[in-house]
Amino acid sequence: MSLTIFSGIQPTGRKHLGNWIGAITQYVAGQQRGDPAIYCIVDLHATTVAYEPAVLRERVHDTAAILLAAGLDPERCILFRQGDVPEHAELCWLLASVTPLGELNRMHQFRDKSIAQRELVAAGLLLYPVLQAADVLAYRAGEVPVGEDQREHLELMRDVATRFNARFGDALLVVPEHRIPAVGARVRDLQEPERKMSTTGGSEQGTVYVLDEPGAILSKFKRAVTDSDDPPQIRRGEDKPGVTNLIEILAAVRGVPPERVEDDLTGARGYGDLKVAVAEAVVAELAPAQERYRALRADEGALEEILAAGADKARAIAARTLADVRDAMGVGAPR
Ligand code: AQP
Repeated sequence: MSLTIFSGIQPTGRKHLGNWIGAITQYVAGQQRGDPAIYCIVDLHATTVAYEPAVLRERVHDTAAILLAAGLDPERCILFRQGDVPEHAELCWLLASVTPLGELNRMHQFRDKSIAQRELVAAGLLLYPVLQAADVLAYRAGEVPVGEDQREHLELMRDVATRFNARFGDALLVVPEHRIPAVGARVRDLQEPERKMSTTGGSEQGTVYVLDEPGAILSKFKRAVTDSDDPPQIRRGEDKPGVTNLIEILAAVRGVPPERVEDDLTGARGYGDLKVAVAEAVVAELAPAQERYRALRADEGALEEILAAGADKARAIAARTLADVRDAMGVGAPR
């Protein structure tokens, strides 16, 4: 049976190492397996918090160029912009009829982000996970590659699909599975390793951006918060969030289990060796993508063409699901 993979990424802020390890590298791996693999730059989601329209357009191009530079190939996957496929917004509304308000209110992301809004807590922020459910369910995707922070939204999405099927027709929508990477699902802030690396909540020094210069990457890792164990112990543990983070980043980037990194560094002189090893591995991982990014980002016309062609393909799939959903719900003229 064919497996449809779907994931969305926000065109907000600058993409960081958490997005890279937790999501973008998973997307590239998925394009070999997905049939189809569908990746969406979710500009509608980005309007749920304060934003500037002209900057949003720029960020869509930045994000598209990063995804292509990372290895997404429009011949082997469908890459498109959410706002080009109106079926997402329509399905969001239709799914809202089977989404409990209480569950939306309980979502951690809603709670955290609504506190951060100074002027307006938009209703869109509350509906964010319903739109996310629409994104995935419109393509009847079986697998959703995401970082650990999206687990709660994925559970809600599964619940919405199950409720919809129970109410309107068995197996009409596919109940998707998440695919959270074994290592690197929660990359932490280098300065505050208790929290995840994040676009909105983190510190500049604690956040490694995909487009950071090698010197900046080295400096951020050298200043990473570790712990005061004496002698230093290069091992993972709940009591060692900073060191655990560095070990897991190195393991994810090298593509090896974290135990291997711990073994390899048993002879290290201290945390300095670990920090330099991670920084060098991250620079080596990102440098080729950074070079490709510069060439891709310079041609906005070509980026728009890729997004438009992707939207045509995406819309052909989503429209079929919407027709089934509208029919089952008794909405609009009968088929
Ligand atoms: N720290 C992280 N570790 C692993 N995966 C992560 N992701 C995000 N942070 C980490 C994963 O990246 C994908 C895209 O997330 P997004 O669309 O929410 O993009 P973003 O706004 O740039 O991500 P942030 O940093 O998570 O944003 P804020 O600060 O708004 O909360 C998702 O698959 C996510 O799991």
